[in-house]
Amino acid sequence: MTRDKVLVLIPPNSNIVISGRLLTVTNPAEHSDWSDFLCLGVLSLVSALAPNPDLDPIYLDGTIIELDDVLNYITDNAGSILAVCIGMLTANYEAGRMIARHTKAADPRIVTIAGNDHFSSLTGPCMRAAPELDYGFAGNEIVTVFADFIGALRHGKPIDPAAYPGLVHRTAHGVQLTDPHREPVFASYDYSLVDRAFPHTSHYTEFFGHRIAPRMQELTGRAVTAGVPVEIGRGCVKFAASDACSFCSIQPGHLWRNQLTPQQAWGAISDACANGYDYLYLTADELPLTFAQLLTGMAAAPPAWWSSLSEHDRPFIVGYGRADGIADERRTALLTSLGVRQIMIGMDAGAPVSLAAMNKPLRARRGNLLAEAEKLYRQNSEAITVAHDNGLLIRAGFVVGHLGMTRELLQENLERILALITEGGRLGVFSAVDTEVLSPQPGAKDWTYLIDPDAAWSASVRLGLGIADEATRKQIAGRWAEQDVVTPEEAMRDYTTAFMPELSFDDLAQARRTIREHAKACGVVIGE
Ligand code: B12
Ligand code: SF4
Repeated sequence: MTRDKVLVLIPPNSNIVISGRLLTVTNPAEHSDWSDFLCLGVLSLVSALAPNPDLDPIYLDGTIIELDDVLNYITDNAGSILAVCIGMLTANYEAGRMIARHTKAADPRIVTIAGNDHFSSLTGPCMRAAPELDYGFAGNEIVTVFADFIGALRHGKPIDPAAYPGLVHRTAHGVQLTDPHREPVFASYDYSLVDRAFPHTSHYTEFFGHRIAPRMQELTGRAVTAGVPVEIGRGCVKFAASDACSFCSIQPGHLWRNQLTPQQAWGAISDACANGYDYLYLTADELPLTFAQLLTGMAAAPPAWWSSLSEHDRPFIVGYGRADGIADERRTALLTSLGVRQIMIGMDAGAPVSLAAMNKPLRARRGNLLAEAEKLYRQNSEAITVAHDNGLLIRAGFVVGHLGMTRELLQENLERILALITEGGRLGVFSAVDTEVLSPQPGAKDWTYLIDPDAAWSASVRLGLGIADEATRKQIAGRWAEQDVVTPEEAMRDYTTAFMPELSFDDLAQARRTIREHAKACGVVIGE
């Protein structure tokens, strides 16, 4: 039998399919965006394989298709499967490993390949701990290489790892990563692949219709029917100087920014609309400060079909932005002129010291970190006013906890966060509030603090904030340093013990509850 099937899948979150896993404190089904959208990372990869007539690429979203159906499909088709390729996030990594083990048990000749953010940040620990994974790809600029690699496997060609930038493999000397290369942002999606082997779209549309559509109708009077992530660029202004916010686990890879041209970006939007989507979720990590040039170029040359539509009939676009970008009237007006109607802003903290501890201020403007953090706090509030004046909704995110947080700081944060929510609620600007206890995820600075007691100590000295004693920090670091499976709630608890000695995890969880209850009382929906 010919082995031509290539499964590319995103596993379900591990806490849904493995009992007793304290994966996140929030149940994924309560996440207001859960399973409402197709997975663009998986669609990129299957679309890149599709032009190869010798392959049968299969799109599979484990948040939609039952795990047993996925496993049975692998067992039943083992003889014709060439590779099972798994997109691993921290929340689904253990479930991903389970699928890889099942694959190898069904037929050890099937090649298993890992990728995505969790794997990219922990290539060494994952490859050492998981013999069921044959290869991996780290980073984002790997789509064409991945397609070449699978093509070589299909034809039984010998694999020369050096020929595949971003490839991760094992050697006698340990885990090796081939240097990554530059690759344009992928934009040739074949949306028909989403339903070719398993029905996904009807489920996405159903969930979208229950969760997002009614809310948008209520807040804006707009009827939206189906949503999709759209990638016009990736990156954040903070990655330029390797200066990410402490909790940010987004993996930019080796390019701090990668983007389409304005014409290509309009092409991606046109394709999504032509495929029936009217709610476009721009995946770019930060739009107003990072992609101003691209957005200006787009505004200068809109396509005729878009210009001919009334504002009400244009696609409803949502994206991410920093508060200091949105507080700038001109940048916000640019976004709304392009049809952006909702912006997700990580407001994150209430107290300036906390914003500084989270490393939120931009480095270039940071003569005095505290003064900049104070300014950023004011900009959180200004962003609410500017968004309101420009008809832009805000989905606001808050993080509870940071390195060196004291009881007094927690209280100050709570008071100021509640004040921001009261203001956003009063103006009807907040479409939702997402709030979570700080989760140190692999790839983030907070993860480095967890596994490197000296780095944490230097940061605490720089900030003038206290953390736990060296013995406690070392003991906790020893627990996580070589871990491939990261159970978020356990990591959150250890982070609290190591870096917020005055507080318990329950204090933080209680603060999170208070924020959520306050948001509800202000008539604001709770997201994650
Ligand atoms: C859109 C989005 C969502 C959407 C859509 C999710 C979906 N199914 O696609 C929604 C809102 C539903 C969502 C949900 C969640 N998300 Co989300 N999401 C994003 C976001 C903003 C963009 C992702 C995207 O589509 N990018 C564009 C595509 C083309 O790129 P990509 O997915 O990164 O894929 C590329 C590479 O990673 C790689 N790759 C991906 N998969 C694979 C697989 C293989 C085999 C290989 C070789 C390569 C590979 O190749 C792709 C092409 O370049 C990112 C942040 C960001 N900007 O990256 C967070 C992000 C990925 N999400 C994150 C999280 C935590 C979640 C949730 C777990 C949240 C929760 N509370 O449960 C769930 C998990 C849902 C799931 N199982 O898929 C984290 C992951 C952190 C981590 N280290 O694990 C991120 C990085 C944000 C963050 N830092 O907090 N998310
Ligand atoms: S959290 Fe947002 S602003 Fe901070 S580094 Fe990540 S993407 Fe950029």
